[in-house]
Amino acid sequence: MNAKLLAMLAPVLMLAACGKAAEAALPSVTITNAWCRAAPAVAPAGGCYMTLKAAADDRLVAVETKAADRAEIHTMSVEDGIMRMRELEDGIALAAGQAAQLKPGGLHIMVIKPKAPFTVGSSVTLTLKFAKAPSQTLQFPVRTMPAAGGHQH
Ligand SMILES: [Cu+2]
Repeated sequence: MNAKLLAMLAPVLMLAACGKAAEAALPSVTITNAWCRAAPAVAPAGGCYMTLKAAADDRLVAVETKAADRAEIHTMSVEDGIMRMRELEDGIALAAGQAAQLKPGGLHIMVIKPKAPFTVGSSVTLTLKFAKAPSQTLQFPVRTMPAAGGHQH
């Protein structure tokens, strides 16, 4: 290909690239590593975890489920040496391209009064609602606490 032809093609190629960007689909959120922590049948609530990655700035605003009374978005932190949980009324902000990790000891979904116990091998269906991205319903498999990275007692 000669230089003159390249020069003629360049604007065409640039246009093609712009067209592609403008066609970008609805904002989307990728969910990986979804799981709920196994709990005894009598547990009044269970914790569910996942990694969220939004393509564009977004927010997890609510979680709904038919598997329990309700689901709340919680954070956990140590205050005065005591682990405290609190509901995040505004949900969790998701910065574009940055993974938000929900995990034991930190951010989590609190499933309150589950209708069935969180037993290993079962799963919990949760619907995640976002400020911009379409909501997503997915199954969270119930597992025991992962041993990796844990500490010995
Ligand atoms: Cu909680």
